[in-house]
Amino acid sequence: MIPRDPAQLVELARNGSRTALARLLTYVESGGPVQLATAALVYRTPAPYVIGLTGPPGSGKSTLTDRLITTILTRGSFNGIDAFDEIGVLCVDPSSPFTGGAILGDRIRMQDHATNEHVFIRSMATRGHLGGLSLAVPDALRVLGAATFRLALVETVGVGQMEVEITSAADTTIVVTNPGWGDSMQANKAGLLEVADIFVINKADRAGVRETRRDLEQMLDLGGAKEWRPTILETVATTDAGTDELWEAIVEHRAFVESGRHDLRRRARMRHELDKVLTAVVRSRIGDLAHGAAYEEQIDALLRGDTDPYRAAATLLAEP
Ligand SMILES: Nc1nc2c(ncn2[C@@H]2O[C@H](COP(=O)(O)OP(=O)(O)O)[C@@H](O)[C@H]2O)c(=O)[nH]1
Ligand SMILES: [Mg+2]
Repeated sequence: MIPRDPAQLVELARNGSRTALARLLTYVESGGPVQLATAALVYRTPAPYVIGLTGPPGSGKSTLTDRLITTILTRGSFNGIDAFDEIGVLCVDPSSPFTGGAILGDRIRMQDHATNEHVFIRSMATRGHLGGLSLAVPDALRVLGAATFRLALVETVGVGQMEVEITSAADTTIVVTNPGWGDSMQANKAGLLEVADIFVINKADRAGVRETRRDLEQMLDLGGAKEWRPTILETVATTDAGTDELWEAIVEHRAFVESGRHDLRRRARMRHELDKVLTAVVRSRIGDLAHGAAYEEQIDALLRGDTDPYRAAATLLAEP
């Protein structure tokens, strides 16, 4: 029997129980007291190194993730950086609250790994987490950390603000594009530029690679000088072409991250997460205040002309 107590579950997950790990991730998704208890338990454990992939549906993120998993597991130690023998994969689709078709496709594309004991694949959905997926994902990553995972891949479908936000929780963020990428990314080019550490032009077996690379280079030039200029790579995920180079680029970026120059980014990320949590908590408090007897009393008083909305709000906020 698997326990319900988060502390016991964390202990089991630390010792390798995937069932316990899965239950903790469900806790994280569902919000409420179990989520808070889980978050408090896993907060201090070292988080895994997180590689995020985002890009439009169909750009090849899952196929690339699948290739990367094989590369990482077979290459062993790399340039003196220790090998990863366990990989956690989170698949996130902010456009669908429940596991939809895209995720089913992901499962099929990654099925070789689904039965591999070194790989843990999980689709994330929000079932009530206060801050939605953008806060559930960082919590889930800490749970993976508590379960001793040192490397995680997060695949997020789409290129909107929400997806960018989720992906930017990663240490290395990969934006997956295709030749002729312009249209699908147009709306949020600036946002993607902001978060990308590596641009991958996947489906490089198709026409238009050179133009796409030129577009990207131009965009990067306009973006001005940065400490890290995003790497631009070409891959054909279906044939494995470019996967080794992608892993090398990740390792190179990781070295940059761990050189410490990255502290500011970590701080900005932490600040961002705390802001999101604060917003979520305050919004939830508003939800609590904006109904019930005391609230209706204030509405009555307002209708009678006995108070004004500001005083009414102050009165409600002052309630214990
Ligand atoms: N021609 C070509 N097709 C690819 C390539 N990479 C992926 N695909 C195909 O594109 C489709 C979508 O891939 P998928 O990995 O599910 O994309 P995702 O939605 O971004 O996860 C699948 O049919 C893949 O086989 C590539 O490099 N070249
Ligand atoms: Mg996918």
